[in-house]
Amino acid sequence: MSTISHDQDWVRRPAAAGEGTLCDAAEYEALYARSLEAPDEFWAEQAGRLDWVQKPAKIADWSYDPVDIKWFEDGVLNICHNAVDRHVEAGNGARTAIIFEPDDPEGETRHISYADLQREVVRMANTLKKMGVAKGDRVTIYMPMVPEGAFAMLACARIGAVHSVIFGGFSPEAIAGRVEDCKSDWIVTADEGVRGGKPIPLKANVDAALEKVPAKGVLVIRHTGGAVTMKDGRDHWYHELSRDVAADCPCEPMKAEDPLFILYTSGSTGKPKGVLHTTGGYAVWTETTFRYVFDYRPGEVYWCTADIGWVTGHSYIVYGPLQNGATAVMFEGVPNYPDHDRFWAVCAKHKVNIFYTAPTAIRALMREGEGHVAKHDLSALRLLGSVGEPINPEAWRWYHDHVGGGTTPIVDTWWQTETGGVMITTLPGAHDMKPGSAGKPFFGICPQLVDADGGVMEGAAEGNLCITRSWPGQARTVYGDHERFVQTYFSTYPGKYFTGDGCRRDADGYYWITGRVDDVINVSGHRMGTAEVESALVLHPKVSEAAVVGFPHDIKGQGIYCYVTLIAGEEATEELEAELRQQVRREIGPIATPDHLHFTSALPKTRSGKIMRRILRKIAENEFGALGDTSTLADPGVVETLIEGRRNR
Ligand code: 6R9
Repeated sequence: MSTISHDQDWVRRPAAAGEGTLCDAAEYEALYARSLEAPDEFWAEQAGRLDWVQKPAKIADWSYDPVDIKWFEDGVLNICHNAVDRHVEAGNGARTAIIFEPDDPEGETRHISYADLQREVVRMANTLKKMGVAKGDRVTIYMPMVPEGAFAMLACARIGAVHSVIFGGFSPEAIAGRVEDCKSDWIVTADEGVRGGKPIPLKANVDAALEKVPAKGVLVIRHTGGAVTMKDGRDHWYHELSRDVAADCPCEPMKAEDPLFILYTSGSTGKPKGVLHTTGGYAVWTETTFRYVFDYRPGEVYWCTADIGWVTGHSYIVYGPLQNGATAVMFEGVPNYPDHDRFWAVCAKHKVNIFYTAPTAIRALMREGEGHVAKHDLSALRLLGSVGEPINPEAWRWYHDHVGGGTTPIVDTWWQTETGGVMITTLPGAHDMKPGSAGKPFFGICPQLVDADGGVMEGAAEGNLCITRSWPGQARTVYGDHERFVQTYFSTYPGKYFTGDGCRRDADGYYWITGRVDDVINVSGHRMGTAEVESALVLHPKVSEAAVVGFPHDIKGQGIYCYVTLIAGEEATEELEAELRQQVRREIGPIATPDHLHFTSALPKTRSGKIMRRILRKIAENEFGALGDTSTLADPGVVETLIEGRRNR
């Protein structure tokens, strides 16, 4: 992160942003105050926009010590009903729910109305039941970015099954680990995906995963028509199994605290954690945040470019927009195929009003020049959003000036898989913006900055970001390992939720996220534990030890820098380098491919044997002058060798 202070770089909210808005500055202040002073009343009111089978009487009921989080506990509802059926019942069945834009610009665009969506979700739900899926079962969804992915999620929610979506870029190893961890007997996948014109062998990856772990049934959606092998008794084609299912399927009444989904995310240690979200709180949180943050107005077209395999896709492609009756674009492709103007071509084609993407995409497109943007009519754009990592002020300006025509407000939304939805952001009708700052806390959110010893920092300060009170969308546990949940998030600063992010609050009360303070790196907006990459590397028989750190990368935000020591007698060769890259891709997936492999005879360690990552980080960043105290190193000579190695790269 740059050390230049941008505190006073205001971008004033255009007057038009306040017109017809849900929430202006005074309303934000009043609502925020009420959300803290009378949380039960406030959240009962927000929850009142949803359909409940039984309205909740109990609202907030949580404790961070011991950790036990419940919201709307005696309420009963179904989130699929709220996302789909109630819009049809209200006479809005003809409204478009999803616009599907395929990878191939010449391919067929699909407009799926809420009535179509209901039909499709019912068909998928009944097919899942027919395969054997029951309420409470975990269903793994490994799908390309096609509407059937959303149908599968909603179908699970409809019948009370718990979905676990795995990003389509993950490897068979990663699938197997996740299937095993949540004991998922059922998998929904497609023959293949396509991104940027290239096929992705989804079914073949599932087959490879299922050589390691068992599954009772695999439902396969035909997408590209590519050849796949089907295992008798286990694998079913969706178009065949769904042929004679009933045309109706009631929504299962779910208790508010019944699990809705598991989503695996990287932490600083060990294997990925299955973050668990439950039904009622998540429904209310995604409905409310979508409504206020994007200030959605009926009839508008909204596009979030995330993948449904990440939490952003869950909350802001599927549950948030659909619960609001919005029209959401779902895009199968990538920003640079067939050319660098694809995002803008799609915005123009579908007259997108609200566009939500990640800084890594903005930086990559910025590099290609604004000519690609200028070619397209983006006059429908009313609001832009950013998510996934800190956006550098330069990219913010480019996004604002060239994509937003210099007037469109930007919401820079800070949140996490564990928070379920947006936590810190400006609201388009309420706040002026500062490029690079996420802004102000959303309703009900109490951020707190603490120093390394847990001391609370007031006013303008920089420290570790904690949240002191629970909010409805908060994750409830780590699937199957509540102790790990407690340890990871509530033990560093007892009584508080620790986000793992560093943060600065300026004199105006605006929050500036400075990035992860733990051993998690953020590569193109994807969270990755350095420990995961290290584990993949040391699996190789020639590798003795590995230490992985992030380093600043122009496009990806952070790149992956791996220090590797070899077993005595082994030599660092180009072949070995290629094998190690391949190994990481196989174990985790292409997104984890190392940018640098730095072979070294030793790693800097303390006398107690701890690798000094701080030093490795500095060397990877080419910051040799600022290594700090190296006196505790067992062998300070190692540092010189590493610097030499870095210089020669
Ligand atoms: C939604 C999502 C969470 C981590 C988070 C932080 C980083 C996300 C950000 C941001 C600065 C923003 N992050 N949004 N940093 N400004 N607007 O990305 O969830 O994949 O769990 O990642 O991403 O470091 O802790 P997830």
